[in-house]
Amino acid sequence: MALLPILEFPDTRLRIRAKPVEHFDAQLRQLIADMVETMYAAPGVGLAGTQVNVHRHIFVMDTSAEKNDPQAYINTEILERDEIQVAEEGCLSVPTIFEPIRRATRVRVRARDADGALFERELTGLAAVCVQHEMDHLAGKLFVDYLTALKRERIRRRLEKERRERGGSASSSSPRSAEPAL
Ligand code: GNR
Ligand code: NI
Repeated sequence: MALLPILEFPDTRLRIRAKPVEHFDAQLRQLIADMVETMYAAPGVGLAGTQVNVHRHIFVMDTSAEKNDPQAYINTEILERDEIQVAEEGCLSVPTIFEPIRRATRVRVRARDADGALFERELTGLAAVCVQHEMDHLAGKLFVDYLTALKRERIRRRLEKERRERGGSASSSSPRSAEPAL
């Protein structure tokens, strides 16, 4: 088992679109185990391959209160979405930022599990929001993309400032120092 580093906005690797998983093998099961461990450690209710720089169509989630129901969704399709609600959303790749986002309250999904078996499931509440959030990651999209450009830029500057103050040499010697200061 291993904890995987999580990419953070505005890292351009978060914009890569995931390709379908083709081989349901031991390597895939190891990746799922590592993603579940990383999700629980963060802690988060979901984690997409994109966030750990693995650009395959896979996400894990656990929206149970007891945190004892880890699920892997592979090559997922959303078959139906119903009604729209607005709920506060956060993301491990946009740490400390929470904003209200419009999402379907109910989704029907078709996906494969770690063994490659197809399943269909209807999800509501946080699980429905989470599936839509993870599907966006796999398409290279982040929840901040639904905000105004002004808000998104403010968030980017705040996160880069926090990383500078927190991280020291690594970020101050990064190519970001060559970008214009906004
Ligand atoms: O842990 C997470 N919480 C969360 C809360 C509201 C809406 C979506 C989420 S997903 C997030 C974990 C994450 O970043 N998954 O990609
Ligand atoms: Ni996220």
